[in-house]
Amino acid sequence: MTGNRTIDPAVAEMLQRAEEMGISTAFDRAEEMKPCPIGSAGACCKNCSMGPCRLVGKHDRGICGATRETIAARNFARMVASGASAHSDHGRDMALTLLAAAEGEAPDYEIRDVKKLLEVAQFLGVETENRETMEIAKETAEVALAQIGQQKGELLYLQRAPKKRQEIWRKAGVAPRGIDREVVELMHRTHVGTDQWYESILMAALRNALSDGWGGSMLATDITDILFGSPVPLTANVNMGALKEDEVNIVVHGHEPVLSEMILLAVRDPEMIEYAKSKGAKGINLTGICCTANETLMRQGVPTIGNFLSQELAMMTGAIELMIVDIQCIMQALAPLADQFHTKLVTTSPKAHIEGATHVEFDEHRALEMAKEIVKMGIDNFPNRQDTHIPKEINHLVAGFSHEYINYALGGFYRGSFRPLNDAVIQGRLRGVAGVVGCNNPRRCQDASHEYIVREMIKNDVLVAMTGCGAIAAAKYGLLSPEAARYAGPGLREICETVGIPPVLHVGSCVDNARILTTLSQMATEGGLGEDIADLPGVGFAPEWMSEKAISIGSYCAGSGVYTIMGSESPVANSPIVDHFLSEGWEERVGGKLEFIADPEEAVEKALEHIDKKREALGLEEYDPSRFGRSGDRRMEEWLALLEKGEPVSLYREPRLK
Ligand code: CUV
Ligand code: SF4
Repeated sequence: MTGNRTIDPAVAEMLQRAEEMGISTAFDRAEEMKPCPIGSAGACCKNCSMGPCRLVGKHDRGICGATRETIAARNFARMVASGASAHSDHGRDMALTLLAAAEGEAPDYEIRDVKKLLEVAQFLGVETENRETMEIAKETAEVALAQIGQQKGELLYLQRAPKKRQEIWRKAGVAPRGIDREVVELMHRTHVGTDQWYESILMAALRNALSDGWGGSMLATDITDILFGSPVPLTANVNMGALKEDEVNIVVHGHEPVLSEMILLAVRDPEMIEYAKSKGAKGINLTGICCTANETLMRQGVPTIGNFLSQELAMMTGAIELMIVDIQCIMQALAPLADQFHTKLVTTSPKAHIEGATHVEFDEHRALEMAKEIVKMGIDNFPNRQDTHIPKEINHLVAGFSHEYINYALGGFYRGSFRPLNDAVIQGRLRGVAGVVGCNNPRRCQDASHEYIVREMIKNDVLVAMTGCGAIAAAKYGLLSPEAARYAGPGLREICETVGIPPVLHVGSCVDNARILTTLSQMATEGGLGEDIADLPGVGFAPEWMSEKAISIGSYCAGSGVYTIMGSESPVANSPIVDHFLSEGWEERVGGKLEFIADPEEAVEKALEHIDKKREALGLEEYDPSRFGRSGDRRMEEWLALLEKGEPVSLYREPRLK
């Protein structure tokens, strides 16, 4: 039974194979284990051993007296703390790698984007005049680490936000002081007997989430760009058809690019390729899953074979010699699954071990050498390959839209700016902008909500930016290619054709949602669209979210002024008051709101309504697609038709008077 499990033909094909082989996947387990109704509504507290207390039925207080509101808010807050710490700890590791590289302790790493280093250094107050690159890099890494550990004051990156936004944060008391501090404080507040007012808990959660978006994640993105280069558009392949029948298939999976960049160097090494040939393979094929894939895709064009729910099924192709995992979103189910195939599962992070997997702890001091050792394990495994079943499914995409590139693409080298984007929104050529991000979740049909929402957005002339598993989803259905402009409304289509971009921009991994914050800030300060992110006709979606990181992302988007829609039932449904506070309560205080809407059609409706409301508040013309669509390729076709008929052709259109 694959009917309502996925819309990805490759996954459907592999689910069939799983069934034939009698192997259980997350899809099956999700059917066998229904979600616990008490936990899913935020009604269960196990924060102390007087409980666990379940606030259902006639119980409206825990043993300690905690209310439904307090318990729902605490559960939500702890999701934020976990999610924010995952992103920020990732940011810390990037800073530590930069530091090691600058101190000469990680000789295989270099500064690939010196321009970005200088920009970030200046932003962080590091002196750049007459200094060696590595000296600047060292101090930049130190300031980044100090931001993570900062105890007082405000994070420096808050200054990237529009002035008005910074004021809103200060007034609401949610300007984060340091990154670690906000996480620790939130864990403290939610300990038994501490913060017991839902409002205060949820505002602290917001501050913690903001320390992720405007702190940990933003640092992770910037430092990754410095070390491995800021992305520029490139073409690549997506889906399981990118696995090769006659080559050693190596898959990187997880979230950090530090090792995978080295693996990439290793698989390109002629000696390694020769070695692979000596084992009977034609070569070495590197591909990825989840956000490690997004990182290597954005910068190097490494093909992506799937998103979160594809991980087990990719392994069942029997064609993967080696799966190298780092951190986050790696299913433990991969270890027993690898035993049923010849695949070698290698864990590499000191923070992420999996029982039954081979652990080769990554050491950045000898990064490339280690990468080669790991790749060799894959090559040595090639002769063990047995039956394979690789779905043919493959699609093309363009990825690599850093905010720097979006700026350049629209304005050109000489007047790189967000002016053209803002003008397009002002004229109504673009109705608005949307971010569609986040995971897969086997409780929902894989990719279906992503695909539906993205198609609806672009059809309505809303330019879409995507990250994470959502971006991979959209790529699988061809929505990240310039040809997808044909699915766009007339105004958006014209822009895509003129600038040569897809209507859906892949801006990176989950930490790269920080790029969306930066882009929105620049739009808000460019002029003509108000003076704050909350003024923009924009929305955010996480239609198939499952991770705690997604809750942190949703919260910091709301905290930045964005109307953010998460595609599930509310995890705080046991307290309508708390549910309402995440929406209206936050909107009143910080201008953005978080809502849980399981039905994608309703989500789209509400999003467009919100966009139009913001347009109206800005005094912009009403969105009217009939005014556009006669330039670009369409105009050319009209001219050609007229020329064929021998009719006169005017290059100029009637001026539109309103
Ligand atoms: Ni975070 S988007 S499953 S891997 S968090 Fe992981 Fe990037 Fe969701 Fe996908
Ligand atoms: Fe129960 Fe209160 Fe302990 Fe939670 S903190 S388990 S509500 S007694």
